Amino acid sequence: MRPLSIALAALIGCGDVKEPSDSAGSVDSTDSTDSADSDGETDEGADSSTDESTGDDTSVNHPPELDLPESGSPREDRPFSIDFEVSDPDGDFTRVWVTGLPPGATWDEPSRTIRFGADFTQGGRSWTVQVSASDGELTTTGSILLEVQDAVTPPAPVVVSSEDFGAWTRLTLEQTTDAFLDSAERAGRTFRAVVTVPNHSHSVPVKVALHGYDGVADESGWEGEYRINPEDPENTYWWGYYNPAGHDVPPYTQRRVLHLLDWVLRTYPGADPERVYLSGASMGGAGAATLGLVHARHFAWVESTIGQMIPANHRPSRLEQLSGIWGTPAEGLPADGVRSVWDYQDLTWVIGGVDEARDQFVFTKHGKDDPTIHFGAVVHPSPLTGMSWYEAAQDERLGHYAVWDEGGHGSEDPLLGGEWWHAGWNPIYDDTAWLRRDRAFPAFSASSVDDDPGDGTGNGRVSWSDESGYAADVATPGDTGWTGDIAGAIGRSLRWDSGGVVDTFERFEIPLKVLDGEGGEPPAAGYPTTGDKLDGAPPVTVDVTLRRVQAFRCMSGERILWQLGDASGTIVAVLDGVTVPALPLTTDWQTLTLTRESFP
Ligand SMILES: [Ca+2]
Ligand SMILES: [Ca+2]
Ligand SMILES: [Ca+2]
Repeated sequence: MRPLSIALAALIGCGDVKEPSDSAGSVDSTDSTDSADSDGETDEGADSSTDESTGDDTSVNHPPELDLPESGSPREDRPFSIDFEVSDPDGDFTRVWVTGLPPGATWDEPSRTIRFGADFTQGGRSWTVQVSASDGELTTTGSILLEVQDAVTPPAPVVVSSEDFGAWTRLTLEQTTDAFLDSAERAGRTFRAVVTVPNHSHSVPVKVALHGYDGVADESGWEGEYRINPEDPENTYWWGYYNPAGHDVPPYTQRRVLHLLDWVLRTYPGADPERVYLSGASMGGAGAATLGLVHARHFAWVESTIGQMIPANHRPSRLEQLSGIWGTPAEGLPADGVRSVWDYQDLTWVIGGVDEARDQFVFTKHGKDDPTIHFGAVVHPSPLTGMSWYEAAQDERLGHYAVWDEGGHGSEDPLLGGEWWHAGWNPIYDDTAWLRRDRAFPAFSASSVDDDPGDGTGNGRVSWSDESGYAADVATPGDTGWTGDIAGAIGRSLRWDSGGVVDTFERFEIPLKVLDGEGGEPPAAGYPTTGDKLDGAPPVTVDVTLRRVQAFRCMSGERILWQLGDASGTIVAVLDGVTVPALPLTTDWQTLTLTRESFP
């Protein structure tokens, strides 16, 4: 059939481009075609008329035909897939888009397959998946009902006490385990947890807080969010322990955390499943990052501080403790039947090896004079991947914002103080650059104002210690033994307007800028600025990768046009996303617009 200029027409801004109707089985002429008609001005595609009246009467176009199953029944903890046939009576190339998938499910357009590994908390829920097949002019839509069978049913947590603080209530719970939340011979134990609940029913975020080594559940509450505080009294590093029956190391502790989250989401309608975030420091930092990446489908954001990102790189005393729980790294007991428990928590591997992980946004903070989780946690290479956390996050174009300074294990940098890197940006609560599980966001990498964390070697001031690395005195500025900038950040000052996101099949828009706000000059030469003051001069060039895209999904190899202000270009989509390189961002909002170069 006739080639269309949908993408070009959209690029030059001729009216709204709407999604096709989502009513099941309907056929519509897409509004984008009308948009092209109404303008007629296209650049190099100008010869490809989209005006119906110029069509040859004998060449009537027919809509694509969808042969969809009405429903599917994935079972918890088992792989599931549905593929279906799409054809076009005219032989037109047909694109097929899918929206409304369950969290964690994927759509593989080339093979027209939906894949879904439902986890044990997703049973008993259903999703209506919308399917749209378009030949560029006519669109056929349909839907598939996915009803997940509830096959894994651990005992529900039980509230054992409740204290009312006026605006919120603190609940103490007991989690009794079964042979899924514990090994068979330990099943039936109870674990304590604390959940705080606002005394209102408005929809608010949910914070899952993981304590540090030998810690206990936090008991603070706030009416602005639900707070979930599980406990890991055996210091399994929020993972699990050796199971003699299977000769493996299942993630029992992770399961308990997810089970508690699921109970809160099912019990309290005000607990917003799209705004669940993880927070933790030290062991809790490692636990939050691991849970938030391996099970990214459940979390909108991860706040992970002073945590080891690569378990095999722990200091000797921690390796010894964890080897007693997981087996040694050399033994490599399996976590998931395939991979060693040590490798499965190696986050440099996870962000490449677990597909859903790359849709996460992770904040990290570490200290160069931290003697406990020394700075090697983020700059030393993984024995598995050869990459450090910072390198892997950049390389995989993960949504991440990393800061470091000369602080210790939670203690502040002596010159910069605490939280010097911003004036309070929290992407769950921010009015502009906010994160939700169901909204696209830009993952930034290769920013021109990124600082240098060093390469994990020493600068000669401190001799190496297997336990504390090159950490020096926290109270003394400038004496750290690690190479690189004493303090700095990766991905700082970069902002987007979540409310301005346009995410349709044909078009993607997101306003971007560099923040230069309230803050201070560097306290000494070689230090970063403080607060929201931009550390450098705009424009800031940065690579932008689209994450959590809902409708504007691209096929590997597909050519995409982008435009930002006067800059524009063409990029080729890769399997797991679209990256626009070296965008020049200024302190003014500019909208990044992406459209498809052609259809097909
Ligand atoms: Ca057709
Ligand atoms: Ca279940
Ligand atoms: Ca120091």
